[in-house]
Amino acid sequence: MTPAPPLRAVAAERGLHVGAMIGPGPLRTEPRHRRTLADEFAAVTPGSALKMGPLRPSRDTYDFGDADAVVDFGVAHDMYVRGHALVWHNQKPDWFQAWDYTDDQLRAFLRDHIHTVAGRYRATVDAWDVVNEAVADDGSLRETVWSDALVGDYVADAFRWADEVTDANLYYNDYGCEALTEKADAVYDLLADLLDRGVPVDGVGLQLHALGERPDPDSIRANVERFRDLGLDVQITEMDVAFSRDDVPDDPLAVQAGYYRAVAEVCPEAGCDALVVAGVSDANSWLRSFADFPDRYTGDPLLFDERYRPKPAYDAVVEALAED
Ligand code: 9MR
Repeated sequence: MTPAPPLRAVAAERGLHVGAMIGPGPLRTEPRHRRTLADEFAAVTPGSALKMGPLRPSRDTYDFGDADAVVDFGVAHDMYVRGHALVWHNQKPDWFQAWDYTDDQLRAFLRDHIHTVAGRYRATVDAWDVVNEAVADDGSLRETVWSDALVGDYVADAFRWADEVTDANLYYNDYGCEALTEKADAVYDLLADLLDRGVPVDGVGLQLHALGERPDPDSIRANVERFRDLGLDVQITEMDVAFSRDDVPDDPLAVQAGYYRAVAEVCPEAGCDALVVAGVSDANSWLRSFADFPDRYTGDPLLFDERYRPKPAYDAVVEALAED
């Protein structure tokens, strides 16, 4: 019997970049992680290595070691590389204190950061999450050190600065805006306004952390279509599917597979060109270590189990993509 083609091949047939967000740790230490990533996925996102904190151990130095490791692996395996994230309110360096800077200095600081990082990966990163999670859960612009200092228009500035040094596609990335929610309306308005003003935004990344709640696939379809109608590319960027520990269905793996299947059907049909999951194996899921999430959510949200065996969710995605 010929072995079934891997996910990567099936997705390529549909013109879909199927990817995983990963950390450098298991890439370095786990042969199974490297093998599964290279065989099954055609896109990779460094989960934290390209964030400002990990990149900048001190005021005057950058450490590109981990970021290079992930990006180089992607390039060596002919993968689409998603850079993540140039501007975020979390994971800033420990030494960084906004009060050390005037507003003008903060502007210059952020511009230099974007120029340095996006410029370094000019030839290797295909798409950048330029701004991550700038919209608060109530739809207002999130108040952060960047919104404070850059007087509200830092999102536009960040895209312009990135555009000065890279030809990569430039994305706005966020959670809670996958389906037709109020937050999605706010993200839509933000991006429509940026486009109106000629700001170089190419796409929107929908994270899709389905934790406890699973956004309705038909609503995702309608939402993706309206972003596409604005002229934006749309990608699913951090998908995982977990259950609240107090509300686990009788057959969680089957329910999880059913939801992955629905998203894998809707995503290419609605015009998404990437489906990226938030890790390769359940062993690497951020849900197992982030804050109180291990107590709140089941910790096996991905396509491969702890031993890198494909789960029902994997088969569901392959089947959904194989059907045309
Ligand atoms: O998956 C990422 C994980 O490896 C990091 O440790 C964590 C903290 O930086 O961030 C994870 O990814 C986050 C992403 O950058 C933005 N959306 C929420 C994700 C989970 O916190």
